[in-house]
Amino acid sequence: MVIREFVNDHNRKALDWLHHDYEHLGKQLRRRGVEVEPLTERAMAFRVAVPSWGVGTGGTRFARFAGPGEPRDVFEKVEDCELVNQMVRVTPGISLHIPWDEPEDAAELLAFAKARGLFFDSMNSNTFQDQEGQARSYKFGSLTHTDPAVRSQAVEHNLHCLALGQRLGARSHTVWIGDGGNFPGQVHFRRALERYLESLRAIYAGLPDGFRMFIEHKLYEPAFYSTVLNDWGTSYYCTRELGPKAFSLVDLGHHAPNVNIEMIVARLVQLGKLAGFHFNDSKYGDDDLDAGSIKPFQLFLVFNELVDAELEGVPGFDPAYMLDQSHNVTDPLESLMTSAVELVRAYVQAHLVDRAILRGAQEENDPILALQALKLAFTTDVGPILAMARHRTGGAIDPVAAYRASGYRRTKAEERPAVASRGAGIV
Ligand code: LRH
Ligand code: MN
Repeated sequence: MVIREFVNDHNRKALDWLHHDYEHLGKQLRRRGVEVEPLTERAMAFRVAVPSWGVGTGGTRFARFAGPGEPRDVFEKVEDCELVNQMVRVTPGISLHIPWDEPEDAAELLAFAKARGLFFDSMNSNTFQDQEGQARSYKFGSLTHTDPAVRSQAVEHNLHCLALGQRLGARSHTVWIGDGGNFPGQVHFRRALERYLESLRAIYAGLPDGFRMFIEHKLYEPAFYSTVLNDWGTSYYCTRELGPKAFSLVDLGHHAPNVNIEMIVARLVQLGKLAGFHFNDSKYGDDDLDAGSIKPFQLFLVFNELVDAELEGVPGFDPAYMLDQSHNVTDPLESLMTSAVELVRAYVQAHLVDRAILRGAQEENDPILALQALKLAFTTDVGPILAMARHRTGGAIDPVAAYRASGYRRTKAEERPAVASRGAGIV
């Protein structure tokens, strides 16, 4: 099955209205003194990595409803990532999770990805589950466990991920741990943080040349009373303690409801410690829903801070963009395509903000004018720019429609008879 033919076929029918809408938007923007072409080039250059664990159906502690044609190993996950990138053209990077994606032969996996125009982005370690035959359990923590033998087991796992990441051409390593307590008194807050830093220093010392280390804070879950790395402030303190190659990763779902995440982003940019993002959306907890599906204005405001820093040329500003979602009721590939499109939308809209007007309003303490400057950008339908960017880079004008027309899922269902998934990594 040559997806390219389906995409071309599909695009041919849509091209006329696309050109019409694109020219119309161009005229509208020109009235605002904005040229459409540079925005389309920015949309074409945007990049976000997809999570290997996001191409299979996710689940909750209550149930997992596997769909047809689930990927059964890392190679089939890479195939599905290729499909997503063929449709939206902004997702050539894949973020792997170890041991869920542990390859027998790293060189074979790297060649398999390269042959599909893909590369491996940030590696993710896993010391929040016990693996078959594991010597010591992570039930009471990993990098912060009171038993030094458990801590060094967890450090060894992270050093293994670093070595594997280097062989796979990755450039960063993400550490998220669930360590914490469920009851008051269970964990000594200060000693646990000291143990965390001691373990991170051992991992940091093993960073291959050119690697960056990302630490990911989270308010709660799986610990439900205290989490060792619970917020951005503690994360920032740790990255400062570790050194210049350590940065704080912001997972949008890891904050209490209504926390001003765009302000946390501005802080970490200003402090030179923003690693990047795990983009997703949520209504209540760490729901890992599709990016931009619940709070699209918040996503826009996050990109407004990022574009402000990008245009200002903030030194060292090089955030890594990744999706981190769990697709429980949708076709995961449709969710990943749609989420990638929503990120490009927020990014292009953020480039539509008239920063001279915004700055003037801020300096003159004119809140209405400032908000209007943001809302004008957020309420601009940049759909034609996004579709034109996909079309010009060989992608689908309407990714989900082209995907459904391709019958990819049906074909995979025939090719991949449902078996108990091996290392699919259900979050
Ligand atoms: C923790 C998290 C982390 C991953 C896991 C899959 O909630 O966001 O980034 O390791 O999800
Ligand atoms: Mn995450």
